[in-house]
Amino acid sequence: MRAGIPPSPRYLFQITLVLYLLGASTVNGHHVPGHHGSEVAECDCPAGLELVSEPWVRLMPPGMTTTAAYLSVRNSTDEDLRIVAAETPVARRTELHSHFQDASGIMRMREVAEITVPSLGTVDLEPGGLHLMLIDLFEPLESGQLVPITLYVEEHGDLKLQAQVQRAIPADQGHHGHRQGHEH
Ligand SMILES: [Cu+2]
Repeated sequence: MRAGIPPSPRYLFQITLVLYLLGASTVNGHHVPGHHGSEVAECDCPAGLELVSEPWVRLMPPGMTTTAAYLSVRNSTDEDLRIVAAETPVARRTELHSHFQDASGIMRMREVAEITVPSLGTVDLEPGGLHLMLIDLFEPLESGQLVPITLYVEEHGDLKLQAQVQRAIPADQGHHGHRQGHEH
């Protein structure tokens, strides 16, 4: 925790640009209707939790040292589970973030203490919404690279997954491609 240090102008500039880029969801291929089955992405997941889409990390323009990771987690237990932290070896810090619209209608993002995966439900981390913020990348990411990410779940096991670096949402999983099972 280094709460006392004021952010540098360069950092603020980056945050603004990142926000702009992350707010644009740039869906480049809508999912094929009927295609969304019960596919589950590979994950070293604890019992009761699984990934229901391919996790990915947004490829940012050269020079950017902050980016975001997206994924969807399904909880088949009868209790809500809380993701309370995340970590990746490619960045100095990983934060749980959400987007919100401020009073003047501008999209902003902020850190949240936890992300709840509802019992018998799914939480989607996706552009414009909840996401993992990867801050201070040690090295530039490359398209196609697999980024290991660990999600820490309170009083439950950790999820260990690999997220692929790409420019936009994977073509085979449009915005609502993994929403089934959302209903109560
Ligand atoms: Cu963020």
